[in-house]
Amino acid sequence: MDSLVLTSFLKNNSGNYDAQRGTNDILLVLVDAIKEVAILMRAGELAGILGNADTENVQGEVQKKLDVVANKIFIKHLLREKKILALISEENEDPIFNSKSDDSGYVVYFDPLDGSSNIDVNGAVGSIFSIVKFSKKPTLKELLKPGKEQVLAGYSVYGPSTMLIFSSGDGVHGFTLDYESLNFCLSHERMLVPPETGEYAINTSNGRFWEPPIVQYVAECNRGVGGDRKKNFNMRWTGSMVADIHRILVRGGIFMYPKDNKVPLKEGRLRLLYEANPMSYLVEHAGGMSSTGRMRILDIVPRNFHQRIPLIIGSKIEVERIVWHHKNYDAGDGLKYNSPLFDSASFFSED
Ligand code: AHM
Ligand code: MG
Repeated sequence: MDSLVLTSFLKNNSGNYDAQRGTNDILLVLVDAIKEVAILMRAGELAGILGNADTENVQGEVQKKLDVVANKIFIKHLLREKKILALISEENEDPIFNSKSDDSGYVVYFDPLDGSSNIDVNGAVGSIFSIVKFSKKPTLKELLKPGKEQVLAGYSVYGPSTMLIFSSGDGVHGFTLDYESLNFCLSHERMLVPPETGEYAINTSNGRFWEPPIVQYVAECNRGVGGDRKKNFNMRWTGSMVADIHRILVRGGIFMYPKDNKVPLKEGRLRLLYEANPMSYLVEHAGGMSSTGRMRILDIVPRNFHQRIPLIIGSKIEVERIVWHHKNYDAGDGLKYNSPLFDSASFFSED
C-alpha cells in the first residue's frame, strides 16, 4: 500500500508549517526514540529485555528492564534537540534540564513505557508524550502547566504492529510503522471517538474500593438490556492504558481508572502530566471527553510532577453520565447511592 509517510504529512498538513516547525521537529525526535524502542521490543527476549530491572522508580514501583532502557533511549534522543528546554519522565524524580538548549522552546513530558507489566507476556504496551511551549526557560514551578496548554500530544502503541497517534490541535492522526523502510505511514486519518458505545474498561478487582457513583455506573452497564441503560455492555481491559485508549480511539468506549480508597491518600492510579493529560488532549480532539468525574482533566493545575489523578475518558455520552452520577452523589444523594436497592431508573422518575 502506498501511503503518505510522516515527514510528507507534516509538510502538507501543517496549516502554517513555519509556526509548527518547532513541534514538528520535536515530534520527529520522539519518532526516532519510538523506532529504537519498537525494534528492541520486537526482538523481545532475544534482546535480553524481558523481566525486572531490580530497581524501583520514584513512585516505589519495581521497574522492568525495558522501563529503564526505554527511558534512556528517550532521554538520549530528546536531549540532542536544542529546542527542548527540559524533560519530565515517569521514571525520573526530578525534571531534567537540557544544558545545551536555546533560551525558549519546549518541554516534553513522557512515560517511556506504559503498561510495562504486559512486556513479559508479549502484550501491547506504549509510550506517551506531551509537549508544552515556553517563551523562556521555565522555573520548576512553571513546569506545572495544565493540560490545556499542550501544543502536541501523542503515543506509540507496540502491538501486532507499531503505531504512532498524535494531534497538534487539528485532528488526531494514526500512522503505522513499516518495518522495511522504517517509515511511519498514514493509516488512520482523523480518528474520531463515537459519542455512543457499548464497551467499558475498568479494573473490576478494585470494585470494593470505588466510590458509589462508579459502583452505580458499572452496575447499570452490567444490568444490560433489562436495566435502565436498556442495552448490553461488553468489558475489555488489557492492563495497559495506551492499548485500552487506543481501542477507544479506533472503535469507541470508555476507560476508567477512578478514585478509590484502596490506598486512601492516593488520588488515583494514573499520573496527570504524562498519562492523563496527553490522552485527554487526544480524546477531546477526537470528539470524546475526559474528566476526573468532577472536573475536566485538561483544566487541572498540577501540584507536582508525578501527581496522580482519577481518569474517566472516552465516548462523550458515557463520560457525561458518570459526571452526572458524581454530581448527584455530591449533591447529597449519597444515601440513595449506597442503597443496594438503588437503581438510576428510579432516580430519573423522581426528578
Ligand atoms: P505504568 O506506567 O507503571 O505501566 O502504570 C500504568 C498502568 C496503566 O497502563 C494501566 O491502565 C494501569 O497501570 C493498570 O494498573 P493495575 O494493574 O494496578 O490496575
Ligand atoms: Mg504509565
